Amino acid sequence: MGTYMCMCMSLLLLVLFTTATATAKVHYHDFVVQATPVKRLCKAQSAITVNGMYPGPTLEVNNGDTLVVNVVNRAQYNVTIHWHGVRQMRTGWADGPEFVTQCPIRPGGSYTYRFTIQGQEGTLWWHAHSSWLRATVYGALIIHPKDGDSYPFPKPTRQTPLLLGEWWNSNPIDVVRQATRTGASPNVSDAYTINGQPGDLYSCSDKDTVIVPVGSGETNLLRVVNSALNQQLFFKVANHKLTVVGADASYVKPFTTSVLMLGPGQTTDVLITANQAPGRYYIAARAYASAQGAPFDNTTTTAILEYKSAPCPAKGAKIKPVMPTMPAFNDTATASAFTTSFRSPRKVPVPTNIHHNLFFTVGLGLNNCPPGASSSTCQGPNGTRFTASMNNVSFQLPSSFSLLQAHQQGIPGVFTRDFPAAPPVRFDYTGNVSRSLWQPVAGTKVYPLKFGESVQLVLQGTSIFTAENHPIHLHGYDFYILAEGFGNFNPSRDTAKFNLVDPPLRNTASVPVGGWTVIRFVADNPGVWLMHCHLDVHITWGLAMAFLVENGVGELQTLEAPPADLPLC
Ligand SMILES: *[C@@H]1O[C@H](CO)[C@@H](O)[C@H](O)[C@H]1NC(C)=O
Ligand SMILES: *[C@@H]1O[C@H](CO)[C@@H](O)[C@H](O)[C@H]1NC(C)=O
Ligand SMILES: *[C@@H]1O[C@H](CO)[C@@H](O)[C@H](O)[C@H]1NC(C)=O
Ligand SMILES: *[C@@H]1O[C@H](CO)[C@@H](O)[C@H](O)[C@H]1NC(C)=O
Ligand SMILES: *[C@@H]1O[C@H](CO)[C@@H](O)[C@H](O)[C@H]1NC(C)=O
Ligand SMILES: *[C@@H]1O[C@H](CO)[C@@H](O)[C@H](O)[C@H]1NC(C)=O
Ligand SMILES: *[C@@H]1O[C@H](CO)[C@@H](O)[C@H](O)[C@H]1NC(C)=O
Ligand SMILES: [Cu+2]
Repeated sequence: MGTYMCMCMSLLLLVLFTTATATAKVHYHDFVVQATPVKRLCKAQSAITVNGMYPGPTLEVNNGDTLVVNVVNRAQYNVTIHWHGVRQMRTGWADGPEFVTQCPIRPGGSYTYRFTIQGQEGTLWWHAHSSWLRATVYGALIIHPKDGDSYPFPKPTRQTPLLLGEWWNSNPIDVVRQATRTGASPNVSDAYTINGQPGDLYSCSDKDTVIVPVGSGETNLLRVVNSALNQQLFFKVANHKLTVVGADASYVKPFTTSVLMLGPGQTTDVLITANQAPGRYYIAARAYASAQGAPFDNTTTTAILEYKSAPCPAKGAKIKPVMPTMPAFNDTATASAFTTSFRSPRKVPVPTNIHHNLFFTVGLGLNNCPPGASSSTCQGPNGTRFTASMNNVSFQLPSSFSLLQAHQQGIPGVFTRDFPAAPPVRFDYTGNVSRSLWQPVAGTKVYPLKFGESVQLVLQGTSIFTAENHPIHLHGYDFYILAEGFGNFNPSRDTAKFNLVDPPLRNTASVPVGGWTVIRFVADNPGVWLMHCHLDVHITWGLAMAFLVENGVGELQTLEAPPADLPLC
C-alpha cells in the first residue's frame, strides 16, 4: 500500500504546484517482462512479472496524456501487452492482442507502445494478451481528470486500486497447455488475490495481507478491477456501503450497494465512507459461479480496511476483523440486480440510425474426438474436447501475420470477411439444445464495418453444454448497454426494455447466464478489433471474433502507419 499512498501524495503536490495552463503530458515507462521468484500459499515459485512486481506497476495519468511504454521481453515466452479499455483512436497497432494487432514480442525482443488517452477518466488496467500470461502480468491504469478539471463527486481523501487476481500453485502456462492437450477443462486456481495477496484465510498468508488504512469520517475511492483469469467475483466490505461512481473509465449515476459483481475485465470505482466504529473490517471477494455443476475455485480472498484509530489488541492477542456475509456462489439475482443498476450520469447520444443489426450467439460446445486421435487428447465430457464459439464459429488466431497487418497490407489467406450477422441455424438458444448443434466450425472470420456505421448487437448466451455468464469485452470501443434479460432475446417483447436515454458506457458486458445483452456503438475507430469472452478458458476454446473497421476519409479517420519496431511473425 505504501507505494500507492506515495503516488497519491506526489499527485497531490503536482496538482498544487501546476499552473492553470497545464498541457497534456507524455509518460515514459520501461516494462521488463521477466521470470521472478514469488512466494504464495507456502510455496516458492517462479512467475512472469513486469519489473519484478506482482501485480505490476500502477500507471497514473491524466485524461489527454500520452503513454510511451517500452516493453522488453526477458522471459522465455512470447508476450504482448494490452491496455484494457483504452480506445486507441487510430493507434490500433498499440492495442496488443497477439496475432490480432501485432505479432508477439519474442523472447529477447522489445516493442514500444505509444497511445493517447482521449476522453476517458477512471480506472482501466493493462495485462498480457498472450496465452495465460496475464495471470501474473497485469497492473492498474488510473486516469485522473485533466489538470484543472474535477471529479463529478467530492474529492476523495485517499484512492486505492484493488486488483482482484487469481493464483495457481503451478505455472499458469502449464495449466492451459495441459488443458489444450487433453481437451478437458483446465485446473481451477488455488487462490484469489487482492493486490497480489491471498489474505489471511489461506495458509501462510496472514502476515502479508493487504491493509487499506482509513481515517474515521473520511470518504475514500476504491478502484476495483477484476483481473482474475476465469472467474466473476462478488466483492464486499464488511459493514460498509459502497457508492458506485464509475465503471470501465466512464462515470455513472451514483448508486449505493453493499455488494459488487465484476466479470474479468470490468472495473468499478466506489466511494466508501468510514462511518463505522473504529476497527478492522474485511474487504472480501469470492466467486459468482453461474454455471451449474462446473468446478470452480470456491475460496475467499481478503484485505483489511483498518481504521487508523482502531484499538490495538492486547499484547499477543489477535482480533479477527469483521467478515461480510458473501452472496451464495450461484446468486444470479444479486448479480443481475447489480448489473442492471448502471446508468450514465445524464442523457447520452445513443446511436439510433442502425446500419448493422447483429445477433451473435455466445457459448460453449463439445467437439467429437477426431478420428484416430488418442483418447488422452479427448478427456472432455464423454470423450470429447471442449470448444466455444460465437455464431457457431470457433475463433482461431492466425500465426504468420497479425489480422491488422494482413488487412493493412492486403495479404490474402489470413482471414475471411464472412463472419455471420446472425446464427446460421435458429434454435431455442437457452433451452434443451439438440446434441447435433453442439459442434462449431473453426475459422478466422471478421465482420467488416465501414467507418461511421452504427451497430446494434444482441449477445445471446446459449445453454450448449452449460449456460454460463460470459463477460464479453470489445477492444477499441466503449459501447452502450441498452438492456439485458434471461431466456431468448425476443425483439417484439424486449425492444421496449431498451434504455435509449442514459444507458451505461462500458467495454465489457456481463451477458447473463442463459440470457442476453444488447449493446450499441458507432464504428468511429478504424482497425481490427477483437471481441471476446474475458474468461481466458473460453477465449482459449475460441469464444471470440473480430470487427474490421475500414478507414474513413481523411487523415483523422485513418489508421496511423505501423510503428517501425512493430514485431512481425
Ligand atoms: C492439474 O491438477 C491435477 C490434479 O490435481 C494435477 O495432477 C496436475 O499436475 C495439475 N496440472 C498442472 C499443470 O498443474
Ligand atoms: C469448497 O469445495 C470443497 C471441495 O470441493 C468443499 O469441501 C468446501 O466445503 C467448499 N467450500 C465452500 C466455502 O463452499
Ligand atoms: C444454488 O445452490 C444451492 C446449493 O448450494 C441450491 O440449493 C440452489 O438450488 C441453487 N440455486 C440455483 C438458482 O441454481
Ligand atoms: C454423457 O453420456 C451420458 C451417458 O450416455 C449422458 O447421460 C450424458 O448426458 C452425456 N453427457 C454429455 C455432456 O454429452
Ligand atoms: C433434451 O432433449 C433430448 C433429445 O433431444 C432428450 O432425450 C432429453 O430428455 C431432453 N432433456 C430435457 C431435460 O428435456
Ligand atoms: C455448427 O456447424 C456445424 C457444421 O456445419 C453443424 O454441425 C452444427 O449443427 C452447427 N451448430 C449450430 C449451433 O449452428
Ligand atoms: C511465438 O511467436 C511466433 C511468431 O512471432 C510464433 O511463430 C511462435 O509459434 C510463437 N511461440 C509460441 C510458443 O506460441
Ligand atoms: Cu465466456
